[in-house]
Amino acid sequence: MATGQLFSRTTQALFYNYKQLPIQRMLDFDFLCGRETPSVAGIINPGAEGFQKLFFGQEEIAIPVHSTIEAACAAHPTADVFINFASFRSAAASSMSALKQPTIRVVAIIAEGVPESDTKQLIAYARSNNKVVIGPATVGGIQAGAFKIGDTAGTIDNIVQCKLYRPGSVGFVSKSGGMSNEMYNTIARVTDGIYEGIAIGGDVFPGSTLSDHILRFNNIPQVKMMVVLGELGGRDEYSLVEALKQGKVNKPVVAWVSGTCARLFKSEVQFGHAGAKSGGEMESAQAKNQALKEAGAVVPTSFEAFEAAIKETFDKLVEEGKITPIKEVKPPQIPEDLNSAIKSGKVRAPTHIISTISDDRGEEPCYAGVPMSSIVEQGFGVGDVISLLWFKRSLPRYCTKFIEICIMLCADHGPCVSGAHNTIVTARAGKDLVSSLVSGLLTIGPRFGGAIDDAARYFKDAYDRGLTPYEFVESMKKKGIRVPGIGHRIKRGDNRDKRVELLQLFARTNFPSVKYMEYAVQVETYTLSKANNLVLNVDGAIGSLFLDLLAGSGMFTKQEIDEIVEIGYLNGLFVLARSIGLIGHTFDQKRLKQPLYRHPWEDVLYTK
Ligand code: Q5B
Repeated sequence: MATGQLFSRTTQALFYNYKQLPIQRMLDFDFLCGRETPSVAGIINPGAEGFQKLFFGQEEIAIPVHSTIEAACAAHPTADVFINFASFRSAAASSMSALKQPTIRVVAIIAEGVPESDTKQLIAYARSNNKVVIGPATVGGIQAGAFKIGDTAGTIDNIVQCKLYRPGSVGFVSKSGGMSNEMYNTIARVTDGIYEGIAIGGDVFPGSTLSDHILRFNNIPQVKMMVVLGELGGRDEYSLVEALKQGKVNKPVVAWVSGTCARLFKSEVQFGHAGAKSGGEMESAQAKNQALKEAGAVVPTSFEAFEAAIKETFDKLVEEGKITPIKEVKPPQIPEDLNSAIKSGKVRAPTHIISTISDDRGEEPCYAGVPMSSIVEQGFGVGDVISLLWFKRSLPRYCTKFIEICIMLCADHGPCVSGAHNTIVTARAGKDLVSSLVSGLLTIGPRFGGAIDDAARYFKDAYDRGLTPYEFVESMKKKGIRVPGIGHRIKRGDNRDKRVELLQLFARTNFPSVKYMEYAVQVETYTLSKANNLVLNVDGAIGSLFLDLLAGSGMFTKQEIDEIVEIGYLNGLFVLARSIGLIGHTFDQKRLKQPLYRHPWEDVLYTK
């Protein structure tokens, strides 16, 4: 790199703190400039490692993420710029760590509000180690057509308008980052554009000064003239005055110090930047403008005349043959992000998921159109929530109460049933809650707990076809199918299942009709005549009663009822309910610190 050059088309940076937008803007700028390598070599995200996917033109690239500055520098020894997006609290410490890395040459500190004592230490360390600090409180800087720091120069549209995708002949330095964007535009209008632009930041103690950069620009052959935008407050501009007076700058400098309006205020005024306050006379914009003028800079009479002064200086250099007009190139088009293109209505894209039961996009989530706050304010219970999310409607209270009773009654049936047994064995094998729960849930099926849907299907079909219980049971026997919802391992004709009795009592008291349940009871009467264990079980009771709920509530069409039975919603009640018990069994085993389960040999018939 030539003396004075901070960056080139191959400069690579390490980016501290993952910030997707500024990194993507840097990569978009790279693409615009036709760089071959991305300007961000790695990201440092304290505590995290891996890769971040970003776009380099149309291609997606994976940029390595490192958890420490040391690791990033070791992995990317040629990345010599450190772009620090840390907060003002941690910017100083991370910047100092970066400066201490032998591979890092330039550190840009974006944060505002870094303690001045910390900045002074950074400056001292950087100067004695021949390193450059840009900032704090800066947007950064740019070498046109080569390298850009973070958000410098704003959007891609602005960068294209300001022709920053290719180098011009003007070196620009300012205190303000916001104003530098403005000036890139002005300079692009009246000259062949920026070669390099730096915003040193608005703090009282900037890491590098206006004159540091002007002296640097003076050594860069491609820079033919310099533009400086200072501001009131501080004495930074006077070091430039000194450099001009001492003849250290031999290229034209057009300068303006903003803040001349400060005199209109009666008392001292603090402008946007920490360093921009009207102090003594020497720090006023007027005094600094005067001093710069006397030292040989081109200083206009007002900010409005700044553009004309820049133009005049540039035109003179062209006339003198010191600047040859640049051949314009058309930058490539940056592919637009899908999200922004959709937002602006330029493209449409098919969705991959369709959902009708809930929506979390608004101010508050809605279940089937009912906002959360209404659910709470109206005192809805879990039955109402199930009614909204499963059936997409608000069912009458007796229906949702029935659902809640099903959930409560089926929540558990002791440790000996299939599901609880599996859960207990799994928990005792040291597995976590979800694994223990799921191993129990996986036993739910046609024999255990998952006979509700089939019970509803077969009872409905038999009842709707007008089969007598005898015809129904015998036809099932002929087909070799056990009647779903009938039979139990421990319940008997003389030891009825209390749950079934409670459900029947509730339905008889609250449902307008219980025709399907009565049919199931008749089926039970017949099966009990065959064997004492062939009772109507809890699955059969829920299956038949849910048919009554669907038909009797008047809230479902015949087609909807058929669909619910066909799809098989009702096992969901058992799955949901029994999850409560299975979770309880998991906690119980863990609380009791039960050891690994091993089934006893005595309980196994070993045979050939
Ligand atoms: N036989 C439940 O059988 C069980 C018959 C039948 C005609 C029937 C059985 C069955 C249908 C599925 C069902 C839900 C496997 C049950 C639940 C949740 C639970 C569990 C808990 C909880 C029990 C003896 C004789 C044989 C069979 C005949 C049996 N069932 N005939 N239709 N449905 N039911 N499941 O006692 O002539 O000797 O060959 O599959 O509704 O899971 O608490 O434990 O909350 O956790 O093992 O309540 O009924 O009887 O197999 O020895 O059969 O009866 O054909 O006749 P068992 P088996 P035969 S509620």
